[in-house]
Amino acid sequence: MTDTKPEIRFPEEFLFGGATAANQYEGAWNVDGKGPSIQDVMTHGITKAPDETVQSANLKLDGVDGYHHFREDIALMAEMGFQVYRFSVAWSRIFPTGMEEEPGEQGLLFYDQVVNACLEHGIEPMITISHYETPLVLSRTLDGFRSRETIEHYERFARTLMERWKGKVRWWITFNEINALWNFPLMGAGIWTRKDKLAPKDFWQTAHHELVAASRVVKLAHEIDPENKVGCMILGMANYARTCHPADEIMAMKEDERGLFFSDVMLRGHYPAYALRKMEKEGIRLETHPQDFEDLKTTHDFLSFSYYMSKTIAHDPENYQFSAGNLVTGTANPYLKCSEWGWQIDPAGLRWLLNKYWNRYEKPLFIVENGLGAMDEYQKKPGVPYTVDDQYRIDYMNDHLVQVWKAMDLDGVPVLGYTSWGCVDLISASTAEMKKRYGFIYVNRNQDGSGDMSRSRKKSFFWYRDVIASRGANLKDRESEE
Ligand code: BGP
Repeated sequence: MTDTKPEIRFPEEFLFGGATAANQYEGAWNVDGKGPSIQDVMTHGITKAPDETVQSANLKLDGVDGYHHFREDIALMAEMGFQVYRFSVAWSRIFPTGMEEEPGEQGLLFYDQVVNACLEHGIEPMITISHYETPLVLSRTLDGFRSRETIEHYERFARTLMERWKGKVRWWITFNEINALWNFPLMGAGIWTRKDKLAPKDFWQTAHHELVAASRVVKLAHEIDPENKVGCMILGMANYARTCHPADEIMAMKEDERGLFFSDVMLRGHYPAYALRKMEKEGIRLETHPQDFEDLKTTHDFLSFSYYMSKTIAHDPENYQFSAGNLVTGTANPYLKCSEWGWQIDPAGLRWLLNKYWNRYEKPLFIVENGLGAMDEYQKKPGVPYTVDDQYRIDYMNDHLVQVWKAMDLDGVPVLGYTSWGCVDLISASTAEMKKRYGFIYVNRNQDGSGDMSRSRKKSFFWYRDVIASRGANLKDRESEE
């Protein structure tokens, strides 16, 4: 009897791991010289207006106290066999206002320990330089990347990190989900001015500044250490036409352009024609320096992206139901089920997207966020090694990893690795909730603020450990088994 199912074996150089972000994980928002970041006033999530003052007690500000638990967390990651840990550096821990000439040593000392803890466990650190955490003072004073001056401040910040950890950190990401600017200018680019007061030119001008900043940092990274690999990072979204009506297809194509504009520039080294024409039609003249276009020619080494869901696009959306989503929404897809937060679960969409990105850019890909935000039930049972039976999370990740394998094995797409989102439970970005958990590692912290922050292993912890150890041999292609 022949078994036609492909045997899954991720190569050794494929990096398995997990990811967190400082503002959702660390807490300790005002200790050891850290200045406030925009996240410290976004304590109710992105859909609410920021509080004008920094709060004194709030779930968001405490994070999951990673600042004091990172050693234990990294040891647990090592127990799972992590090869890579993606985390971000809180900009205002190093430069409290974002605009100082010299970095603060205390902040750097903290991350020295994080980097060293990773290396001691044989885990490669991957640093997101800016993950939605612009220093608050810089945001209020300069309107974040709306001001050209912010390019220099960002460059100084990036240079500080790269010089400090030269030879220790090889993997860098310039901006988390840089394409979030269009919908969330404060979170995405630190623009303090309210979104409804911004003109279309402000968005394009800000994008230009971010793109110039990112390309300069790639150049810098290669000068500091030719071993450095720098990725751009976008919110990845499979945009399907809701029907085969040509108008739906055109709209889905336009939605792709909106999502891929940044990576088009960061991976091809120039502005795409559709963007130039759009600005021309809207009468937008960017303020640029001639050197900017030379700078933009330095492209990123790989494309990294988050992937949680797909969405559909209709030219007549009033005829359909909408689904919720990760920062963006679309019309609902009748073939897909949703998470508890209404995000449409679409593992095959990941294969589709990997192919699309590879065929568009021919640059290696890294999935740096993926996972299921769900409500977990903590139950300590005698003789059971885990505290949460999160089979639903295992199923979600199993199905996505099978599709990653198919993209690699059947389609020939080069994928560098996979870091699941929120490998340790943390505060959600969009809604600032604790009850929305992604982790393999459970954190004893409840939505009402109770809990001692202690860590424990979920069922998925043991499953992911086995995935890594067997290089995916324990994954099940449930689609072809159905
Ligand atoms: C991405 C962000 C992350 C993360 C994730 C899940 O957009 O880069 O910071 O939080 O989405 O979203 P949420 O936390 O809202 O569930």
